Amino acid sequence: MERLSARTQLHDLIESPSYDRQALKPGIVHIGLGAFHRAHQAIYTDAALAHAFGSWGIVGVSLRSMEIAQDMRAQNCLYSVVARDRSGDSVRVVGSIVEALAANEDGKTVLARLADPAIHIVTLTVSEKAYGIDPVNGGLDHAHPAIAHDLKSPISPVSVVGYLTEGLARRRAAGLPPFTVLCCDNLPSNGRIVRRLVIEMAAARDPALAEWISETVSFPCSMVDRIVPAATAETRVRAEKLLGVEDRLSIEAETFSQWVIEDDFVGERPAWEAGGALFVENVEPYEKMKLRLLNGSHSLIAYLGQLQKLEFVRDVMAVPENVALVRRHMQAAVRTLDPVPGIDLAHYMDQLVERFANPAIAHRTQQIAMDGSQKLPQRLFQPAVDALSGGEDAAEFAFATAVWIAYLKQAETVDDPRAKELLKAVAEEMAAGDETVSFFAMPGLFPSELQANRAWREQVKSLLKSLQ
Ligand code: CS2
Repeated sequence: MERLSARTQLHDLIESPSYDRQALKPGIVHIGLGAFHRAHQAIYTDAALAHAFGSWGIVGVSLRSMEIAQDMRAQNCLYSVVARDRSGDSVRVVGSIVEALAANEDGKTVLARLADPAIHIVTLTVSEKAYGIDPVNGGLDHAHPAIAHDLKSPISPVSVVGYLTEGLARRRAAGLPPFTVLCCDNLPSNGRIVRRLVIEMAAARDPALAEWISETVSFPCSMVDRIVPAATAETRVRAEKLLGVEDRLSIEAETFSQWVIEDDFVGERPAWEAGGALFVENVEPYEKMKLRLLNGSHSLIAYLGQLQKLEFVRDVMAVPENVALVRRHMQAAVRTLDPVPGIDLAHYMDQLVERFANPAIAHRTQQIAMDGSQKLPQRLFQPAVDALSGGEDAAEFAFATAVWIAYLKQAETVDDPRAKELLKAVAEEMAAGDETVSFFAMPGLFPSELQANRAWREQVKSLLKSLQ
């Protein structure tokens, strides 16, 4: 079977790059070449290029997977995204990626691109745990293996923060302007977090570099949203049918997509608004809305699904009792939010229920259940603190927390960087009965307000008992 490439003659009905790819020069480095990036930022850039052509090709960097980079190269960096909902499928071939690199194979070229004056923006989707954030103080986690490596060997980095720091160091040494760092991971005030980590990493090697970064580099915050499950064998079969050629990089996604970006760039940027991106002064209200309503409910759904042995999010949402629980959770979460400019929150929540129930999207509950220790503080625990300080009992957040603990207790394997600690704390709590607070006392997991709130902890425990 022929493989998708620049030579492929695509059917006229397939949406594909309308701009001259041969003439496209790189302007962005993206780190984290997974499904989400390919179905999100790369598409916004594709739309921006079609609208106003410029040097905004993406150099895609995979930190760990050589396979993705190889597959990309074999297809001239072309791949398809199949948008799926109840009304059917629509396929689009994306052309905005111009080069694919695997950092663990060719770190030198990655650093050369980061230091290239043609690059104006570095975007990131590496997942929460890859940043190496110390859960207690929010700074660099010196125990994170990649961070520890880069603090010792800053000129041959392996972590995302290390790459950014060395890239910026090279630009400064060459007298070049910096790039903008645009974080697109589901962390609260994501730009501020990455800024702090990069400055800390820089300060450890050269305080003057840290100062230059803090004075000249911008780290806008952004809120990203699109449900993009990991690709499966079926994804490829479907793509092949739609395209008439093999595409090993095809992915499926829902039709919905949103990107809200803090308008704070050190240099130029692509016309991402052509793809529907919204540039705002303050991303926080959007990001809280998304983390608490979408991601918080998503985690609840994932753990309910794991407890009920339901494979996909849509299966969980096919059970009316579960939908009622999700709606109750959203009602509690929405009370912790301030109004969000231009958004009708009641409509947003209805839309979320529809999106989660999308029968055409096979999103594994197991995938979302991963990395709870990295996700739940912003999705459940901080909203619980806000609810309590607003005079509520935060029972819905206690319930979701209990569902998570119940999942930890019965899961065969827990995929989480703190799995060992979590499982130990859960086991100790079981052994010691009701009095212990070891689970809640895990450093940097629950905010101090929740640790100190005996009534809330008791609520979690009694809900846990009733679940069992
Ligand atoms: C999900 C997110 O895996 C997860 O934790 O909640 O990846 C979610 O699908 C996206 O944030 C949607 O934009």
